[in-house]
Amino acid sequence: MFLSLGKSGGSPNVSCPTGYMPKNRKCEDVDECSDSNLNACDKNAACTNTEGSYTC
Ligand SMILES: [Ca+2]
Repeated sequence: MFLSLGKSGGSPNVSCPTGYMPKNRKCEDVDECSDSNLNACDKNAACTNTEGSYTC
């Protein structure tokens, strides 16, 4: 009889630098332009997502 460890996938205990978020145990760039709450661009400015940051 095997004992289950309870968690099969494990929790994403990955710490990522600013601008990245944990995903599948890796750090993935956040698309700040997808949410106006994540960027400080003027609504008239063009927001461009970049690796680890974004530009306006
Ligand atoms: Ca980004």
